Amino acid sequence: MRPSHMLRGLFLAAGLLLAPLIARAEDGHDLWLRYRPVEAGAAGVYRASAGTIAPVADTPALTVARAELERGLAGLLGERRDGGGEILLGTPRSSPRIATLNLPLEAAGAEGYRIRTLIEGGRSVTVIAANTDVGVLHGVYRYLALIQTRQPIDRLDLVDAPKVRYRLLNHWDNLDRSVERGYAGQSIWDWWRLPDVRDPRYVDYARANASIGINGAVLNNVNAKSDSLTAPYIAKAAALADTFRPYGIKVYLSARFSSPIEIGGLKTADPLDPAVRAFWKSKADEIYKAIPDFGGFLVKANSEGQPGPQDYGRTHADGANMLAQAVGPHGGIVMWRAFVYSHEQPDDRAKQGYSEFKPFDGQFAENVIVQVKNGAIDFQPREPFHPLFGAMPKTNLGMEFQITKEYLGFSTHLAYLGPMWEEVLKADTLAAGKGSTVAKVVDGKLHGYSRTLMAGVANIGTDRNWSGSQFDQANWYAFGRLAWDPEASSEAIARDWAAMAFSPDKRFVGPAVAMMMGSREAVVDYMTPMGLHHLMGRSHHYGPGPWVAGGERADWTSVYYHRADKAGIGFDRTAKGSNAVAQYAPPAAAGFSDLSTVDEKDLLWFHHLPWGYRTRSGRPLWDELVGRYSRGVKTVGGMQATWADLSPYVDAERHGEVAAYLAIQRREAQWWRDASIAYFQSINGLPLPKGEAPPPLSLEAYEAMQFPFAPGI
Ligand code: BDP
Repeated sequence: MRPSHMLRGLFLAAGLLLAPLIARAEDGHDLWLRYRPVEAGAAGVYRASAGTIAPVADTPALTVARAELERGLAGLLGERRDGGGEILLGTPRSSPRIATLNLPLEAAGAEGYRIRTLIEGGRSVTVIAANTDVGVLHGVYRYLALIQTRQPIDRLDLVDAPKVRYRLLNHWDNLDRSVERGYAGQSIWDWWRLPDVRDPRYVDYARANASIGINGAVLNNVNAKSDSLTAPYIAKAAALADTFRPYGIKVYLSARFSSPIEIGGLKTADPLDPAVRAFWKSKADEIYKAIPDFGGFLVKANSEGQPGPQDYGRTHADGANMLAQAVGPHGGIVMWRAFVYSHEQPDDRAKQGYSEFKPFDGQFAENVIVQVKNGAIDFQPREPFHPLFGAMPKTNLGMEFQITKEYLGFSTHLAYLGPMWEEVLKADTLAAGKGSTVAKVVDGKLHGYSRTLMAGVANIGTDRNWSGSQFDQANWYAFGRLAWDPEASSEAIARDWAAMAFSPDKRFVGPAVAMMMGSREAVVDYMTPMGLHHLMGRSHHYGPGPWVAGGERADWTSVYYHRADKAGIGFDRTAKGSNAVAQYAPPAAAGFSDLSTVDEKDLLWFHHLPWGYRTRSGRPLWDELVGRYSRGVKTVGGMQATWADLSPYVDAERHGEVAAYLAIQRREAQWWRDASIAYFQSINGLPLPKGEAPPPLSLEAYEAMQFPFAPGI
């Protein structure tokens, strides 16, 4: 061997050995679509079936599908893949070859796909077929994901279709590019330069969403400005719609209910006023002229100071149906939010959404979907499922999750939300017997809804990594996957994501997924254990604030929710208290009311109990609470250790970033524990259980902390 060859050989061998150690620098911008080369050992097998791509019809969606497949395969397997296999994509309509195959495609529906390996003349042909072009695109992403996660692809026969029709991101993005509750930089929508300048990022946004099946985006904040509905902004939204269209993604807008006054020159926004109805009808016509496939409106009305039909003595149904009539002829929908709580009612806030909507079951138009947050209060680290699920058999109900972590440590804490959403979706409402899960309400099976929806409040911004942290990308990803299939396993989803976003190496995926799966419970432990809720700092919602009291409204304080005094703690929502339990189906209500059956994770959500109450561990409630606060902090310490061990599998840049964030989380978890314990101890005067360290600062010191520049307000 010539010396130069020997040297090269040596370098190659060293490179192979060190491969995991010298992973190239990355910043997370590529999300789970990194398409990094498959290890040399495995690549050959993949190349044998993923060979050439047969020509496809040149429709917009098939063109991007083909381009994505080429890009993915080139990255994963290289430009030259001459193993002999062929990939054929298309619909029976666009491809005569696919038409003659007569593949059963009913189960693929309008957005799903079938992937099947055929042997033609001794040659492997992988067919990615669908009824629609966008179904093919979804199939392409699935096929690439199989390689990215190192599944076999040589004998495929799988069919998949979404179980929920509207799978939407809700952007709480303002027109000045600030993002309400956004922790990932500014809004990616550059409204000022639109429609002339179309940031290439819009395409990557669409690719990422299409890869997980998200098919719509509400572009602007639910706390909406009517400017969004003026001609210049409609043109800007139309530019985004044009960009997203090939990816099967529609645009929607949040509509401010008082727009007829603000931009229509009317004196009223009364939904029964003919001039108001005419305004909305012509506004809808104007929008559909610019955006023929416009999705529809999302509305926050009579909630937290937003205008709404009740301002005119009308009902939510009156308001929603008026808008539904305006967009209906164009095929649009109205998503009417159930996140309302009255300014007058002194009643338990947890009861108010149900109280305001339940009486109108059956009165909403067919193209209205009432959009309900997962729990009855407000996106807390843990809430029991919202009592409206299962209680509205004659009204399309959709789920609203919050992907951005307003209440779970912003973007610096690592909290994988998959298990939280799975917990809610798997919860049994018992509304129509056992197995009446929230997932079955949301996918429409339980009540036969005509339209189904899952919406997620986006965590996307201008940060290079899109979501503010590497691991928050997993929440965007998991949301899409659960919207596609609300019965999917959050652990399986985490495995796919970890493999694609970091490394498919089992030695990475196992520990990383274990860390992710425990992360949300850790947050619950160090922030709001055992059913406690709404204990965060006032208005910015950063950090602990169990002492928050007084001010504008009682139900914006912490003391309203924890009700701690010398004798005990917790919100009594049983028949002896606010009786919020009565809003659940009787067997569910009975389960929550009875101390012997209620899950301890929800204990203080439903019950007010003495500090000495004996918990299932045998410890008194106070000791158990303190123990859980500490356990949360300890879990974060464990996450730090796990992450340190995973450095061989992760590029230095992302590894360092995650480690730095975990250090913040560890410090803030400790702060939550210490401040909470200092406060509750000041109320109950009890000693700490043995072995528990006292908070290092005085309660006054915790209370005095100010955060005027916390993000997201
Ligand atoms: C709360 C947020 C607030 C939102 C509101 C909503 O703090 O910024 O406007 O939800 O969902 O959790 O409308």
